[in-house]
Amino acid sequence: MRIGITCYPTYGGSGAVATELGLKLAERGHEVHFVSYAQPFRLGHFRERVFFHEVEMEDYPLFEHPPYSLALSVAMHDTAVREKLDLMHVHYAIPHATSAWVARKMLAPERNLPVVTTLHGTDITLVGLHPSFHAITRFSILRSQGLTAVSEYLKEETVRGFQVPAERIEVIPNFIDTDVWRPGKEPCHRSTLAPEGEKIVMHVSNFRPVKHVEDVVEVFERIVRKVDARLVFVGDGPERPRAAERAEELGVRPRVLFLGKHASVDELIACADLLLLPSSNESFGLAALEAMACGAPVVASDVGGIPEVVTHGESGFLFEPGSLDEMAAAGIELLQDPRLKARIVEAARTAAVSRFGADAIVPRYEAYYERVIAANGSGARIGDAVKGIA
Ligand code: GMT
Repeated sequence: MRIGITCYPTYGGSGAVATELGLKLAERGHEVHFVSYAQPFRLGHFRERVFFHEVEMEDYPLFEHPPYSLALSVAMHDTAVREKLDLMHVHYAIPHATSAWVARKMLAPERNLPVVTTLHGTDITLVGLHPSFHAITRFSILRSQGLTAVSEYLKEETVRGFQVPAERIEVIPNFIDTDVWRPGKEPCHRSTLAPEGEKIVMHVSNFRPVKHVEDVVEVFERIVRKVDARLVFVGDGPERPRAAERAEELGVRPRVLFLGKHASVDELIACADLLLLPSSNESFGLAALEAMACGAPVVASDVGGIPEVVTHGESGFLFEPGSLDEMAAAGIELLQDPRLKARIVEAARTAAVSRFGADAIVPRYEAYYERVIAANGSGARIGDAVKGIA
């Protein structure tokens, strides 16, 4: 197949998954064309059958807010024509599903390009619910020929918040390359992150309010009362100053390291003795899966799609959001009890490989694409009772 992929190219789970999917599809013989305003951050080296098409935007003084979604539609349209795409797969509904719908309309009737939209999280649970986006989000996702969600939780939220028939949504969980995300990575940066004997507690995110980075600091402060440890923050975003301020207030700032954004998170997460993810919501929690694959035990919020990834007491520990004492207690136990850690880490790695490894998930996307293309050929959408709606 010749597949177009659009995602946010900057740091974020949806872009990471979209990029990894494209690379894996290319490895399996498909031709993959990324269409975005910048090269996706995990695209890295040259790979056979992988192409990147940058969305070109003309700046003009009249545009206080340049219309990216229109330029994206044109880039999708042009790429589809030039590269003879069989399918366009967009990640994160806003504005990608809308741009893809416009591109499809521009292509018709000569080309009947099916669009698959993968819903990732706040496109449904937050941004898409805002009155300024709700109607267009609903319109665009309903018009995608295929619709996937990264968890059962997100599927239910889409049905509830957007009145999308459940049968229209296929749940295909996120995945990772478990050969890349694995314990014992080399180079290992452990000695540069913390002195010998100090445990490494880590948090990886985009530091948005939903991540509750100040709770990471709160939990860490409780942990260091009992365990010699260092907190390593990976990533960046609006709440970073708040985390630093809270660390200062709690007197743990000298034990907190802010590394900023990094492309090779696998090299860092494999050094962690504990990963904290106390989010108030999370449709999946890719960072938790990455930690599970790398041998870092996870303590996270029991919220959204996280329990579909982490099984409490088996492959990690989950608590109500804001349960800082419980999170700290579990963290301390994991840092102090090597047998408990070994049991959790082994179960987590097994789950990561068997349920969320690329070999388990990528063929599901391929099969889904084939179904979408076949249904589209006869004017239908997956799970749609009504045929022929443009
Ligand atoms: O939805 C977002 O705010 C951003 C998005 C991203 O690009 O990282 O995160 C969502 O998608 C990830 C990949 O599918 C999931 O792992 C995250 O849980 C999800 N974020 C939220 O639901 C808050």
